[in-house]
Amino acid sequence: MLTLYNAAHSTCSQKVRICLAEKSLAFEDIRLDLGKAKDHLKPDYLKINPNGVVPTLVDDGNVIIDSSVICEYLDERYPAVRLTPDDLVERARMRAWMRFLEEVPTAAVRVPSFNMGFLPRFEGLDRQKFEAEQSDVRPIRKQFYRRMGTGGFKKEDVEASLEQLGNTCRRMDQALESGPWLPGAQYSLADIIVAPLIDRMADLGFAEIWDPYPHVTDWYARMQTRPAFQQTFYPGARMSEFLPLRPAVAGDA
Ligand SMILES: N[C@@H](CCC(=O)N[C@@H](CS)C(=O)NCC(=O)O)C(=O)O
Repeated sequence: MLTLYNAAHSTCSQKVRICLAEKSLAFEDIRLDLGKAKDHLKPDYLKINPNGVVPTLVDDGNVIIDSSVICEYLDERYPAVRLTPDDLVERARMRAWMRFLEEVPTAAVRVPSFNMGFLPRFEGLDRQKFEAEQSDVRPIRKQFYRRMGTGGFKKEDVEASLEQLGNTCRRMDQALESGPWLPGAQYSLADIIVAPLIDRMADLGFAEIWDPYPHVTDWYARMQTRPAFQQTFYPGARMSEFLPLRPAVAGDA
């Protein structure tokens, strides 16, 4: 019996949902409210995920946290549909992609996402209230929230994030030239893990970032036709569907 604690729009949750769908694994879908209710910061949830983030997988009583780790776990535990290349070198490439995706674009995509969609939740709070009720209650995101504050990330932060996302697309394009998938011949966890990040950028209106990279455009089109992708992005799973989006930098048209 699989249970997934997740949020509809969360890119990290979407990574795991694609993986589950590719493997046709049924799961109990527990959707947490990361906004007003802050379900992910409640004591019972922190007992299973001390980082206070989604997703968390529970498999037969075993708790597995961290989206990339969950994806690898699922691939080893339920190997009928393999999402890890058979070839040793491709497998190494897949893992290198996974580390890069975690370190660079997964973090980068948060900056425009917060400025464009989530910031209104915090506007109007004074600094003390913001720190006590919003930033400092988050086990691994205190500094991220403090840096954002109630006024949003600065222009330089947004520009740095967009540059990192552009670099990611350039690297993807180079890899996909010999593809058809990121590590090579076999569709893999690396493709799954980057897909929600690319989809988020498209949802926020930044699809022109990969205009110069035709292999990325082609890869994204192929990803979107996969039933697992369509199952993951059900109605309400994209930010623009439930939040009015603003410019990435306050004051920009
Ligand atoms: N490394 C973690 C990061 C998970 C993460 O950051 N999740 C976000 C949603 S995509 C979250 O729960 N944010 C909660 C918050 O901002 O307080 C993973 O990959 O599972």
